[in-house]
Amino acid sequence: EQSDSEAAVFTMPSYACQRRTTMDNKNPILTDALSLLAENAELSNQDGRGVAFRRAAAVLKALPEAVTSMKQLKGLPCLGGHSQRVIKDILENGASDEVQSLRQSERYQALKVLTGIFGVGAKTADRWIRDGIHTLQQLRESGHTLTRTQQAGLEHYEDLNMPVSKAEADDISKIVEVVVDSVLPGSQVALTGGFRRGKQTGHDVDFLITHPEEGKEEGLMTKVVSLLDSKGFLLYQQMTRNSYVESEDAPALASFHMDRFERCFSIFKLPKDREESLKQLGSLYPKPAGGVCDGRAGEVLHRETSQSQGSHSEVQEEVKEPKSWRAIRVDLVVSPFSQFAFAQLGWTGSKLFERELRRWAGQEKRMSLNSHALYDSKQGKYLQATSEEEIFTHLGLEFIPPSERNA
Ligand code: DGT
Ligand code: MG
Repeated sequence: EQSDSEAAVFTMPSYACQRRTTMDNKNPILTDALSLLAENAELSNQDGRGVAFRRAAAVLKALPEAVTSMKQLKGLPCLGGHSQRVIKDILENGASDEVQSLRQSERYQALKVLTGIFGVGAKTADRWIRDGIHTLQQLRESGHTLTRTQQAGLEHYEDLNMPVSKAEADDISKIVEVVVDSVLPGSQVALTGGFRRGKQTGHDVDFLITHPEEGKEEGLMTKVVSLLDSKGFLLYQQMTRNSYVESEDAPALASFHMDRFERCFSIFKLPKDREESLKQLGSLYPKPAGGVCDGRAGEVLHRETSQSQGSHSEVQEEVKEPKSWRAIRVDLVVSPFSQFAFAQLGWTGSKLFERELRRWAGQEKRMSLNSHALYDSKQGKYLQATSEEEIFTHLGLEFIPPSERNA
């Protein structure tokens, strides 16, 4: 047995963007507990506390091995008194009473259910709970007016709360690629968000779209979305300009610059049978002879269709057909080519990694970073970049690849 004095004492730099955090978390029990406290703080509009717990969890996610004693933690950053108490409880008793009772509390459970509705943020959920609404049934019966987003969220609640698999994300990638390429040949579509970091499941699928000729991307979103819609792939869509202000509920409909939509929140209607996706793409696929074909679209045809086999062998009367499609949240972002590296860095996540990058830029470098640009206050100018690597270099940071941004 390893005594406390033998256990390694950990150290690490204090910003998450200075560390490599893979999906291989050696301390899931501790980080789940701290993440739950973070989530509860965020749902209670205590963002400061939320970030503190997120940072503490991120430190433990980056450790090379499981924590066995408090003494190992004394050199670590970001572990406040509250986080340490929770860690100590778990190390000594196997669980934290505070976390257990929070998880079982009526308020937390109601917040989870209500914010599980697409378009419902912490403030709205809190208001409803104060009106005595704790369940979807109570919400439906309450007569509360729901936004269009919330109506769609409620309608597809079950599907949208079922994790999206990598295979589903890949299926959607193919559809988006074919549609985008047919609207504007030569465009580039990149999977971003959690799937780019190597996650095997996600709450949505995030895409970044650009075109190597600056300016060609203008008006692209509107065309892509209307083609997806006309081919029957969308259950819901809302296009917006991409403001950096993170509003809690659905973003307000952009009322001007109608040709400058950069972001689309959507709900995809993904056929469970891949052959069905092809049929729906219709004339877009396969490409007409002489058209631009990059070969990637060709993969769609050759994918296995195991799900479809055998499904028509028996006719069962009076048995309701199972739903042949599934609703999936998809975010589309269009970026001018000159901003693509910043958009990639900004949309890959994790959310804490992003937050820490911006904090590093501001506090350590007097720079200001967002998904469009990097501004250097000391030099009084914007710094250009054509790759994520260049942005890390501008920031004086070692490059961290997407698979190691899982803070
Ligand atoms: P998940 O839950 O499996 O989808 O995990 P992620 O990491 O894909 O999280 P998601 O989809 O909420 O967001 C992807 C990244 O995009 C996130 O890490 C930060 C960035 N992001 C999210 N919302 C905004 C926004 O409103 N503006 C900007 N600039 N970035 C955002
Ligand atoms: Mg995502």
